[in-house]
Amino acid sequence: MKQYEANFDGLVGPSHNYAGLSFGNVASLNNANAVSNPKQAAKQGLAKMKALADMGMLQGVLAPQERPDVNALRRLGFTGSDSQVLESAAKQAPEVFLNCCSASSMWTANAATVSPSADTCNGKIHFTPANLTNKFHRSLEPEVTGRILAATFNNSDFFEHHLHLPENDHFGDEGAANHTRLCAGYGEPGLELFTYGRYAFNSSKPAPTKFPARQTIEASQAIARLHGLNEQNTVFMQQNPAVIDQGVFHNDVIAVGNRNVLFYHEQAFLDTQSVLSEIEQKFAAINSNEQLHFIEVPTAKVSINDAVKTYLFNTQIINMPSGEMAIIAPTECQENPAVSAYLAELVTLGTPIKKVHFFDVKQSMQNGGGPACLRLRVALNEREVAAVNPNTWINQGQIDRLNAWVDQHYRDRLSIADLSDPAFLVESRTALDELTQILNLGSVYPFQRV
Ligand code: SUG
Repeated sequence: MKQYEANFDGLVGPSHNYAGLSFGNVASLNNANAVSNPKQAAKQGLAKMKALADMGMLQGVLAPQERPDVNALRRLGFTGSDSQVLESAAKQAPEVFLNCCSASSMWTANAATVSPSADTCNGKIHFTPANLTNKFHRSLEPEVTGRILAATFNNSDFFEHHLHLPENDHFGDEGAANHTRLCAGYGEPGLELFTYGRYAFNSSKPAPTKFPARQTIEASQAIARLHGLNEQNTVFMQQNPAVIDQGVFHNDVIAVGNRNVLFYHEQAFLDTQSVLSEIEQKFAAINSNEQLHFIEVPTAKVSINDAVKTYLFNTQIINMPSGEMAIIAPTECQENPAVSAYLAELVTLGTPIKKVHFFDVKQSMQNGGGPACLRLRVALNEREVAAVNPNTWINQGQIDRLNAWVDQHYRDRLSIADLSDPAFLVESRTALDELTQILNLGSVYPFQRV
């Protein structure tokens, strides 16, 4: 049976804006209050999806969420009609209001953790939406994310959906951004690497001091239990707290894995040597004939500052249908001399990575979201591919429909003040209602369920 790794990219929502909501995420803070262009952001995302589909990759799409989140505002005590809720929230509690307007669900690397059927106890693909407790605006996502995932992977013979972890920072979980998987082939049993930033129940352990560690080991362990993984196919590894304090708010800002390659910065992890030997040992026990490649990038070639600015590690490493590995990198990597020189050298090093493709995802980058943040990876076999909601696969027809949909409904300029305009809420809901028909999702949004 054929085996694939699909990328499910998040469609940028109509409310895409820069509100400076993510303490610890340098780009988000630096671009606070900038005027955004939701139409361009959505089109940049769609262009990346189309390019990967055109390369012969399996590409899917995940729907955005309803924002402004009127229900969240009502829960926080704002009353009256929807327009009155928006108006009074924007006036009385502008920070709270802005948090309820973020289009942050576009970064689907944070939508969930996914374990392929070759790794799990019951031979199904397991999904657990991330609770994203560390940031209020992101903590509003998991319930609807769960519904969107269930409507996308909508066949219980193949897909098992779990409830997100308890909504508390002790179980802070940021999904696939802190999870990667090494394997010989996508359908072969793999080694799942869970990277965490701190211990919730043991304050004597190392932790960052300036910026928050969003993922706890306790959350990672809970996900592994839920997905029916075992000691042989999991490694739990701690992020270096010093790099979190320099803006590496998720592990996918400093490391990425694909098949038999782990690409990481030399300062990415704590106890690097012992963790790498654990990976080597466990990988060999699962895939005895496959050579594992550790590609370690030294600080002398790429500083942490450059890694954070360019998102060199927030790249997608993909296996092209030809079997060659390629890196999908943001154009910021091309524009930075040290990083661009490193990438030029990388493809000559004799590792499986042979090509680099650059993409302009600047609208997302300005909020700290690179190419890898925009996608959720799902390894599937042929039968599982056939069980996915077919409307969520990207092909020429769906790309045309989605581009036309964006053209019709998205603004090309959105300032913070526009978000409280009642006409904007109606516009967004009209767009999302139509989208649920294009993607055949049913009623996943709160406004469709009243
Ligand atoms: O959670 N930015 C997102 C970026 C997420 C990137 N994802 C990965 N690394 N996988 C975050 O910090 C900024 C929103 C604002 O400031 O308006 C934001 O939510």
